[in-house]
Amino acid sequence: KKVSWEDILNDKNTTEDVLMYGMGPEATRYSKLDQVNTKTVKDLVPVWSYSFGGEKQRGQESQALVHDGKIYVTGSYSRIFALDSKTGKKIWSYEHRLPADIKPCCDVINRGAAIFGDKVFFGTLDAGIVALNKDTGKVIWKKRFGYEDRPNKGYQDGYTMTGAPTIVKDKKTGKVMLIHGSSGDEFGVIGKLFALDPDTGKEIWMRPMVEGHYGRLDGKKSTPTGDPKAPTWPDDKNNPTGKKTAWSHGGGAPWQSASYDYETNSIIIGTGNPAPWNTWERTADGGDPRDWDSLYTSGQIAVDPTTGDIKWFYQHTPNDAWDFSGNNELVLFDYVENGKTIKATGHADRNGFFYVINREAMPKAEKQREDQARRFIKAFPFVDKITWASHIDPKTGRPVVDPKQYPPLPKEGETRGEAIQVAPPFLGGKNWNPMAYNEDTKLFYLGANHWEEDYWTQPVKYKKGAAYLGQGFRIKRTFDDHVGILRAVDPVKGEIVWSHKEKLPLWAGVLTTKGGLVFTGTGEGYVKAFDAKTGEELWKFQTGSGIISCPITWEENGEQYIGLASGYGGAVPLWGGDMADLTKPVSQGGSFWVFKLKK
Ligand code: PQQ
Repeated sequence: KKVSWEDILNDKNTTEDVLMYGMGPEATRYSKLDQVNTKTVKDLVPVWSYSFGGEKQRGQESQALVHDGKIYVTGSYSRIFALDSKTGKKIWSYEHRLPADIKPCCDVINRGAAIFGDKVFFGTLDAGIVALNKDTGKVIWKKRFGYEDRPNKGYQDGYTMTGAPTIVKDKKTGKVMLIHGSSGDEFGVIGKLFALDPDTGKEIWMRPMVEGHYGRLDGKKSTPTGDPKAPTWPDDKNNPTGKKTAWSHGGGAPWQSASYDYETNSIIIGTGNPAPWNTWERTADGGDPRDWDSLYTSGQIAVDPTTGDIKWFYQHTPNDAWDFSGNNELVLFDYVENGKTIKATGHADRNGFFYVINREAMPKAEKQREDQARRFIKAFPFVDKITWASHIDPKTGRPVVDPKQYPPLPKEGETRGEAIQVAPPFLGGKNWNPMAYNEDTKLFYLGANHWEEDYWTQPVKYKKGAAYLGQGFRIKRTFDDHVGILRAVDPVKGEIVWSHKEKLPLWAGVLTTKGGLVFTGTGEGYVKAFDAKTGEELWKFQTGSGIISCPITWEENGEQYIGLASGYGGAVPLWGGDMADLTKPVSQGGSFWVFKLKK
């Protein structure tokens, strides 16, 4: 059975398969299944578990896909497995041969595959995409991406790929395309979004995320990203580009997955942090960082699938001095207030604010700040401590930043700047681990973290393939009794409805169902189910390693299944400061677990 575009478009409404990252183009992670519900969930038992094997036991962030009796799950180190959904028996597997000099910033992870026609697609850590026959695992095409002059060597320059690609069908031309971004902001790449022909891997268009850089369409230079003069990046007469060095390595990589807004025919995706992290490299000498936005980084962008042109952009963190990045998932939902429905995106940013943004079609804005003001609906904190900004100004849609929260430059004769305390820290009030939106409760469910950091600047020079940060940090806890906090968020009232504390950071995605449940995993290795209305913990099961993956659910022969990967890793043990110590006892792993109700 081939996978059609209609199958993908209807993913949210069909319960026998899971065909997209986010469980549908809207990325709501909501299922209409209710056999497993608040009453029956206590009878959930494991059906099978599959070990990914080998020595590569770490960092399993994947969300699996389900189609025609097969589960497609990616593993760390660029591996993919096709498993029999009934028995867990391996049908085929593929292990990508990786060069030794790959440069993933945040562990050797992969977040999942895409499926279309007779193929599955996934990204590899050497900045590549592989397409395989979904039934046999035979490689159909493989390609790498990078800079124009070294398209095959992008991984040496800092590009990598961890996110799940997205299939969309351009409503205007009827063309189905594979959309994917890249990672690499910590190495000073120019972040890019690509559209490929899924049959051949040939590029259709490319859109860079740094203002003033040019896109590509059908192999030719296309339009500039924003204003070709890049007025939000400072000039430097001494550089051949006429711009400060940072502009040539400005980041903005869209390293998570896109959502697809079928109504307006828009690809909506978050853009990464500007590079380097150090604000002063992206601010005119002696200037105020608040005057230099570093477009189009740390925001949400809507891209036209026909041309790869930008339709609109909303920047969560202008001149992002904290590596908040804008990458976290964009959930498409109907925002209803006072009887009026607005098509909106829901977004919980690393910067600690939850945003509701208007995604409806509007005439093109002259200036990005105009978009920013008119698309803003509301923003409110979803964590208890935010120090970098007091609030988001409803008139402009821009944060009101405390200027003392820009880590200052080193004083004369010193090698690092004075450390300041910032909350949330760069790992965020919430990181990549996607939230879920329940159509029945009309609530979002998200895995947040309460922590903060010491933050200081240090001098930085760009060197190809080397870390490009200009900033040092140490993450610390905020509260004694928890770091992770699972929260139900009401987007209309702008309130937290319930909270559930976890000792370790939360790094797993969330699933919610018509059965009135919320599923997620914990650092200690439990998969847990909660009552969506009250937050009461109703069920848990120990999987043997920490969980940082995204749970899914599907139905087969009248039975509802829950599946997820187990295997600790990701950014926390590598970058987490005090949290790395806290999570040291968690053993590594790599397996896929499936549950159903006992008969
Ligand atoms: N990846 C994780 C993870 O998988 O645990 C956490 C992070 C990434 C971050 O906190 C990042 O800032 C980050 N940044 C980039 C980037 O800017 O290119 C890429 C990635 C990634 O690809 O995993 C992460």
